[in-house]
Amino acid sequence: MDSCIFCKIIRGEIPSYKVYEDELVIAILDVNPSSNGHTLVMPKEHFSDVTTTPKNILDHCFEVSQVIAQAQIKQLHATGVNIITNAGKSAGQSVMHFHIHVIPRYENDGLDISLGFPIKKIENKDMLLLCDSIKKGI
Ligand code: DGP
Repeated sequence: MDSCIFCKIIRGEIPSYKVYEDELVIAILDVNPSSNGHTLVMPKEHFSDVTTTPKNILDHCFEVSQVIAQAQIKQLHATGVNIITNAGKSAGQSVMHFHIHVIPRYENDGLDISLGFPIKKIENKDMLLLCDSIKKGI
């Protein structure tokens, strides 16, 4: 993907703070960090988001995310970690190259404790419909 900013980083055309690299994956510090050590884990091959990434690559990205999270706890003394991935513009994805945010959390770090997701009240009958609908797609 010629125009993809993360592909450019992977090719070394744009500088980054590289935390980890292997044959399939790189991990870099986010240019707009939410906390100290906020890291992005991504496959070297271009896939648009979590829903289109092959399972073996997805598994490896999450394994690497776990290792990064453990390092953030050990080295940065994080007391928690949010591991999230946004898929699609409506979910807040701004770079359309699959990546996982590994966001170390600290006591009183000023971030919303649940990253700002509000709670929506849904009636039982609608919960049943939603549950059935998702089950049909599996
Ligand atoms: P998302 O909104 O989930 O697509 O997250 C994209 C993240 O990528 C966002 O937190 C900022 C980060 N980002 C965008 N451009 C660059 C860049 O050129 N370098 C680095 N290191 N991070 C970037």
